[in-house]
Amino acid sequence: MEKIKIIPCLDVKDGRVVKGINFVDLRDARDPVEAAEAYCREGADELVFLDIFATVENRKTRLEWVKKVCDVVTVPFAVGGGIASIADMDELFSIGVNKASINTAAVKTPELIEEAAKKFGKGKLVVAIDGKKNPLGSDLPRLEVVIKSGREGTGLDIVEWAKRVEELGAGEILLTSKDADGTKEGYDLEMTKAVAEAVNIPVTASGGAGTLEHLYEAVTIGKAAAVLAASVFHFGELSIPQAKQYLKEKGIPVEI
Ligand code: 0VR
Repeated sequence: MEKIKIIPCLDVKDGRVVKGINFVDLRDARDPVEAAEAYCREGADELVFLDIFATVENRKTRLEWVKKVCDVVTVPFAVGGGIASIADMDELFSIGVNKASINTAAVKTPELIEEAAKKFGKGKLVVAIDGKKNPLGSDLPRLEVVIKSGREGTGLDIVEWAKRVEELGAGEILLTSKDADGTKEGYDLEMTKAVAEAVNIPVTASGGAGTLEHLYEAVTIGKAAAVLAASVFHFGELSIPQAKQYLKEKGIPVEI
């Protein structure tokens, strides 16, 4: 098993790291630059910066905050939110961002995945998939892709979309459960496992982390290659060193 990566996520709105539940009721958490510095110091393997209202407000990722974080970050840094073109990605890479994460734009224009993978290499391209679970017996897929900060259903089956995304050239998938987001009740293991077993590219579990055991489950049951968390790290309930020590003691390879 490759070393499992621990990834804090900075969900940023108006220059502040915020955190809600199920993508709403956002509350202020911390300053993005201070948080980025702290997470890198504590041993984060990567950092994700998500400008969470970029697409909905139809504006480009808030570059000034990305630049400030870029200046302090010492690990691979992925940015998402409002990225909708090759030019948007070029802009981010030119200021030092390592990976661009596309979500809504990938669903709207799948050819962007192929174009970006060809131009930049799949190692610089993350496709973020936000999903929700529909009731059994519904006409909608059990695991449905949602876009625009989780506000719009697509009718797409998550597993089918993940396979398509891999075919088109994505280097990895960031899979977030909207239902689990911010609940601290655990990742959506059914969703994570279904996607991770359907593709050969790394899948990052995201949404719901609340305990050290949740991180372990995401890897052992969900087959995730990385675990992303926001709430528990931002509000100090868990630390990255704690997470790594716990996983190491449970026999999961991590970078200490
Ligand atoms: P925790 O459950 O707190 O660890 O959150 C992990 C993950 O769900 C969040 O970092 C982030 O992906 C939530 N995403 C979005 C959003 C939050 C608010 C609005 C929109 C989105 O579109 O992904």
